[in-house]
Amino acid sequence: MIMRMGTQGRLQLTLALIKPDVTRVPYVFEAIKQRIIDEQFLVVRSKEVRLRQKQTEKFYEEHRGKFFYNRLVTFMASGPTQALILAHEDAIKRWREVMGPTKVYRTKYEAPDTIRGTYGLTDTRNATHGSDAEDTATQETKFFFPEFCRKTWYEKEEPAFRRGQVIFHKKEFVHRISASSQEQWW
Ligand code: IDP
Ligand code: MG
Repeated sequence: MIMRMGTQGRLQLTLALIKPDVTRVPYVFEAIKQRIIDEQFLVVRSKEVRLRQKQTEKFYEEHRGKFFYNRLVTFMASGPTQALILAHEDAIKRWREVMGPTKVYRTKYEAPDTIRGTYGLTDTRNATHGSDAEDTATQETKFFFPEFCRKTWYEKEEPAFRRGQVIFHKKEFVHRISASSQEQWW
């Protein structure tokens, strides 16, 4: 259990996925989770999902018809995916920077220290996903976490998360508001 420093601005949320190429290799999976924590992201929700092909087709609908679409949706249905809601002051842009560019073969040379540069296997099996804008972050969060209410989270949890009044639960890979900070509000 580790406390984290607070931040100044309002936290932004993004949807991150750790893809099936990673979840099947435990030491890579652990290294990427550690990187998320080292980069000061807060993990608001975390869940393992096993997507069926129909769901992956829907999630990647914008790419239907592209040459890599079939292999992408088959790959995403090939094993477990870890879905995460990450919080950070600039979560959407920051997570995409930490992941690195999409195309692994180029990224290995141009941004070797990024997650994709370090752990990506091919342009398809590129380790992680991150939403690319506010609207897609909202949509994609709903897709993976239909039970998550953004509005309630901002009202009830964001202030404590922003102040760093959270505890990291390593096994569940999630941050939760610490009991001692909740007591102050009674
Ligand atoms: P992004 O994941 O960086 O947002 P997108 O262009 O939205 O990239 O593509 C979605 C996913 O499709 C990528 O993460 C990757 O898995 C796969 N993909 C994209 N471009 C290629 C390609 O040129 N060859 C093979 N797979 C690709
Ligand atoms: Mg994309």
